Amino acid sequence: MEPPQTEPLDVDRIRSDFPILEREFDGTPLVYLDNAATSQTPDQVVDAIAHYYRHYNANVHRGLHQLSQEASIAYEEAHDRVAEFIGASGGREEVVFTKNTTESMNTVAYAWGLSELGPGDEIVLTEMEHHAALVTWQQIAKKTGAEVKFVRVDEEGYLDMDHARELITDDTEMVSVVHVSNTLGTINPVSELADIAHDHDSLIFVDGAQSAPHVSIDVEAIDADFFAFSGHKMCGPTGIGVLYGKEHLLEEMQPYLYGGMMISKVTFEDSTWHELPWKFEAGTPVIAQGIALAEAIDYLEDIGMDRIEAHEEALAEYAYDRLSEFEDIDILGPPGDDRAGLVSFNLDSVHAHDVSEILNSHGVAVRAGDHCTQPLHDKLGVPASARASFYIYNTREEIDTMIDALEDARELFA
Ligand code: 7TS
Repeated sequence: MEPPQTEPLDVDRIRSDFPILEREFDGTPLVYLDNAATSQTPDQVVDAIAHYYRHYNANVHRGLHQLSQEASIAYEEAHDRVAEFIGASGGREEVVFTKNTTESMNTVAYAWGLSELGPGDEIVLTEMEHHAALVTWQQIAKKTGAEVKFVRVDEEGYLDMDHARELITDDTEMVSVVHVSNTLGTINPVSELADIAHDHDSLIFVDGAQSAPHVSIDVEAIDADFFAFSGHKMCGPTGIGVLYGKEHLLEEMQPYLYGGMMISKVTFEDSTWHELPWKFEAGTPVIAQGIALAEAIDYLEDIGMDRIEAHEEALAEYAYDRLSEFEDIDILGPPGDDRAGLVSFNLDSVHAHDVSEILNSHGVAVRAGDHCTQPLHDKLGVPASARASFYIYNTREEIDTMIDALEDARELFA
């Protein structure tokens, strides 16, 4: 896929917003290439959190006092900002704040799945799902008697779309698919999958944890019924996730967390629910985190999502090409010019954990392990892989540093 033609990023200026990137370990500068796990947080977002706690920290929806009103408005408007960011025309009613992508997934699995699924129903996932989707739907299937099926991943790391068309039938009630694989870097054709799902009256849940931080998202163009992502992977704080749902679906769904804030009227006998999205936000919500997420979105959009996408895809292609110089390397997933901004790999002679340890001694932070895709690694016949994942502040020089460190690893284990 051709990345959009855009102006290059001013990486030096961007890096100045992230003091953590100046860290050195015994004189060795940090090279942070673990952005798929969590991204770093710019000063603007840290300042938004500090400003909230310093100036208008209060609980929301409850008090009528000035601080509570200020906090409530900022918190509610953060929902509008997120809706705008992902193209949800229904506004805040379609945006539920959760703790992370995992909780967004569980919210739908419990609130929709437990009551809608039963024996004879099928949930279609893909072999490249993150455990957040895989384990959640697997366990909901066990509770409800529904069956889980998996769309095959082919040898190049793409979804086998013929298999998807075979598996998605009138028995399918939910298709849950990762937009961008956190292990393979594959960009999945989610809008085509949405069409197939809808042709069979199935819903589709798109896991956007690795797409929303990096590319422009339009949930309505995708025609996703549900879409989820995490703040901490997109310059936001930890402890905030988003669940987008089409308004009529969220309207029909019962909440699965009960308590304060999510109710309208309560008697000793029964209760009714608050309007959307508050019906799904029980208890004191993620106030500071939600406000800071809106700030992170401002930060990313000021840079420009198209430019971010182009920058990262160019870095991924460069990393792919440089890694390909090693003869004894196995790179997981699609070719370098058709992937998102991450590359997972294995050197024949060195275990992924040793790779990451040696890289760490060169200041280079990558992730090693199964990246919460154990069944996919089993299928690929490897216990683990090392993964470099890029963001707005990364450079080609940092990739060169990683390559030099890998040379070292190979010599050590030769
Ligand atoms: N879905 C995908 C595709 C992910 O990559 C992750 C996190 C999640 C869901 C869960 O996100 P969370 O915020 O709820 O934890 N992925 C990774 C990773 O690749 N390394 O660390 C976390």
